[in-house]
Amino acid sequence: MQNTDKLTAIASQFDLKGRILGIKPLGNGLINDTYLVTSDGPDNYVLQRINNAIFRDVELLQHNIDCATAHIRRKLAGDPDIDRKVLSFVRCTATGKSYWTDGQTWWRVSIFIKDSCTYETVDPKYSYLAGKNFGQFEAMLADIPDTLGETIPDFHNMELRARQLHEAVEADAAGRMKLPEVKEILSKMLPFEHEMCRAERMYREGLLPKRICHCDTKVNNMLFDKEGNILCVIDLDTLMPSFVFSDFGDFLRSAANTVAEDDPDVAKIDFRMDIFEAFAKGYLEGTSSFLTAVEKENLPFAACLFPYMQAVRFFTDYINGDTYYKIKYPEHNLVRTRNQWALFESALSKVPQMKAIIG
Ligand code: GN1
Ligand code: MG
Repeated sequence: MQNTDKLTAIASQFDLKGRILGIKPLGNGLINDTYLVTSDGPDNYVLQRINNAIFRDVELLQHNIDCATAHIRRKLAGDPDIDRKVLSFVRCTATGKSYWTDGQTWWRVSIFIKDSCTYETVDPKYSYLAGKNFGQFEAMLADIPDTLGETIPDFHNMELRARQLHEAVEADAAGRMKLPEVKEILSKMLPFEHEMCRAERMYREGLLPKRICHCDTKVNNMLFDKEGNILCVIDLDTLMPSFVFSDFGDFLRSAANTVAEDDPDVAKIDFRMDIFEAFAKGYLEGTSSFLTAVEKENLPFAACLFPYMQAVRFFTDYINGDTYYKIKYPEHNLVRTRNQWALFESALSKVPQMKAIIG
């Protein structure tokens, strides 16, 4: 976190309209630092420090975002509410680029979408709309003429995530491998590793395409208007080529969980089938123009893969000594791991029901 004077100086690097009135933290992302900049001009702004330790190639990242938002803007041309349905990034006055850097830290500014809000939970009605919306988002980007790159190489590659877990266990940097519970969790995870790496094998066999996906479709990455309609998806840093499982699985990981991803009370965790059913219906409608039979029949797999992958990622970070995710207390990543593991087990037990719904 930075002080207001520094933040004001950074925000002033961008072509803002009006004077800055105030800057305060916004949202609860685990990676970037986000602030709301209020101004006396026509718009307020969102200032974000891009976590360059995680996103190493900010130039590529902003290229992806610039291309994708421009493409969506073309698709929505004529929509009277277009400025609330796609993000607008403000240019750096000196360079004309959509980010500014002092060589140490990287920043960008977007226009705050008026009368919008985010939620941490959704009901089946909104899950249906979210499915449709994320599906249509992928459909809109299906014919993007630009080449987009992977802003985090192999971001949702389960083989890589499994390898990183093995490396963490080997290195035991924080001395946490001696904890009995850590050993127990590891012994539960490993038997599923091969099955959970199925998508990478299908890709190598030419059975599965990569498409432009959002790759962070958490419930709180969608903006709603005050009437509860979905406006647009936000947090586009991880927009990149991936399997559609990313967007399908990651939404359900947050939406179908009966509790938040860091709730310690795992006894309360259940994978909600009403949310699955509603989201799948919307998603299948939104993606009907391109989704293949192989992608469709593996959607139940995706619903299991993402709690599994997230459990592996939180657990790896715990073993590494909490170097990746922001934590609020020392056991935070372990609590998150237990939570995602319980969600994975619940989802796995419901695969037959999921298959019946997908058809
Ligand atoms: C991170 O930044 P945020 O909180 O939207 C992470 C996601 C995880 C998520 C878990 C770049 O997203 O992949 O699913 O935390 N983003 C990155 O809450 O690693
Ligand atoms: Mg986010």
